[in-house]
Amino acid sequence: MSKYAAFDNETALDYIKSLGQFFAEDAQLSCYEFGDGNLNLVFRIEDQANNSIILKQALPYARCVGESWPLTLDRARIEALVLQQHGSVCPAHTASVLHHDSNLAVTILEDLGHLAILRSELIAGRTFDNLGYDVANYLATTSFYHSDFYLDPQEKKAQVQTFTNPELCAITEDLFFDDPYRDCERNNFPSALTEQVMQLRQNKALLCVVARLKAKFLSSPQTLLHGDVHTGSIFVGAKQTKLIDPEFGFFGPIGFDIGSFIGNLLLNYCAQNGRVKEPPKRRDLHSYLLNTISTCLQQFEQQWHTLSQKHTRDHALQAAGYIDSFLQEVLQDAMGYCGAELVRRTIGLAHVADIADIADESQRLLVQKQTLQLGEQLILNAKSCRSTDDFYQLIISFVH
Ligand code: SR1
Ligand code: MG
Repeated sequence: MSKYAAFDNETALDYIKSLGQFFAEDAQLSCYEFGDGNLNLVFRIEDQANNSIILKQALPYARCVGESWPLTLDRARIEALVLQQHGSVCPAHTASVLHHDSNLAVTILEDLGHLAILRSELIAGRTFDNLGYDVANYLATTSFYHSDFYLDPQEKKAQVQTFTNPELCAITEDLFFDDPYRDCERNNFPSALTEQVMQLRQNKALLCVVARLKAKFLSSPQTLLHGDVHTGSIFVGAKQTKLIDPEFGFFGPIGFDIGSFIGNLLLNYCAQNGRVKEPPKRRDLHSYLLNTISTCLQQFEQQWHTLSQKHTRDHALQAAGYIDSFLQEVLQDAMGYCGAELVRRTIGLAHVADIADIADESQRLLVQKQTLQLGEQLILNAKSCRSTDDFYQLIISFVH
């Protein structure tokens, strides 16, 4: 049994060679580490003919904070398994796992280096026509096939156990639902935002909805979530969209992933106000982001309708009209989680480069005020929406 040790470039190469299955025996291999996420090591290993693979290894602590924040290595097992499960129902939009070793917390993945990380592309003002449609298909397909509509109840309960992910869930429980709404040293916001933050924390109606969203996150094992669908977890190209990094995966409320995704598009929308000076260019980016959100909401709902009509195996859940009320609640949850994502990325620990990298401090502050207010309004008004069009109108009413 292999014993855990964190790799460097040399030991990562030795490990790949010892597997003997990815490159020719006499290949000239090179290796470098380029992980820039919050948690893990990521190496690219390449031969002289440009064949390459990615080796991802979990560290026993959160990389962005250091050894003072220990973190389970089991997240590597969860991540590899979620990719495999999601890949089995939606291979077009899921990164492929080529090999996994739980003891070493190592996963070998296909190299998606021909694509780019969505967050950097959106920051640079580049757009992708299929994005909303592709992400909706990924989220609808993976959530339907891991829900009670499709899975046998015994199998579902076994999977809920397999994907129990308490440490990573605790991070979300703290950072997403608790910290922004209390005084906590992990929070991070400029002092000029203090008054707005204090008002948010005193808004009882808002705190009550946040409590409902957290309660649902804690105890609604509706489907196998990706668990961290921000724009840094998506590779894009002109013709391809691939999801990576589901180490926060667990069985939770279906609305969480789609809400996180739309929240990240809205963070970019607001950031463009502080980034792009030319009004026509800014308008184009804004209308692209809103169209992508609209497509995503509609396609997600339509795909769920199609899949549930054709493939629901549970008898009672086939009752006429049930799917409509079920999906309405999923979308209400999604809008609430979307608002909570905007709030926590503005005043909590983990920010987004879309906003954090705006050089002009006063422009950055204006954007932060907007994301905080938009997040608050989406949380407060999510429950009043009854259709995807209502959700779209709600977003538009607060961004214009
Ligand atoms: C300490 S981890 C901070 C954030 O990074 C991850 O990608 C998750 O979004 C988490 O909340
Ligand atoms: Mg990640």
